Amino acid sequence: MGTSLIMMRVLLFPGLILQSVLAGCNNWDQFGDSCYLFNETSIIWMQAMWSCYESGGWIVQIDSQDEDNFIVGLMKARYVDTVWTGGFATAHWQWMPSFIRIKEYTNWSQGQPDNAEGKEGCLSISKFSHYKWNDEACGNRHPFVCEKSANS
Ligand SMILES: [Ca+2]
Ligand SMILES: [Ca+2]
Repeated sequence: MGTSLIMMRVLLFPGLILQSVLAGCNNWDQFGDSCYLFNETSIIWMQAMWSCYESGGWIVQIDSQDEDNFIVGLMKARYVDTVWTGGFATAHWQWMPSFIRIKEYTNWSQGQPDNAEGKEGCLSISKFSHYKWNDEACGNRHPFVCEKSANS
């Protein structure tokens, strides 16, 4: 009876089943309502943002301490010292490409952002800033993390 019930569902709701297979993170890592892709290729910030877009997501936007800790966990698991996030400075700090202003949750390392030599406008997380946030030159090359919704 169990098998026939499943068969009936397959026949009646193929679209529903297909949707449930397609939703979720597949080969991305899931945390909360998001999926994350850790890309260990070291590239400049702008290329990282485009790469995430081409992967069907966006460069990671960190909204909470829990999400921050999750990203740091991914870094440590892969022995990666520094990653790019989606933080970008114009007149103020914002997450790209959403343009959401960075103010609700922040985790700057002590003394950061310092815009050293007037050249730093992209947000990295680094072992060298105690796994907290640092602004650094966008032309530096680092691995990066992409994010997308787990429900789309
Ligand atoms: Ca996020
Ligand atoms: Ca800095």
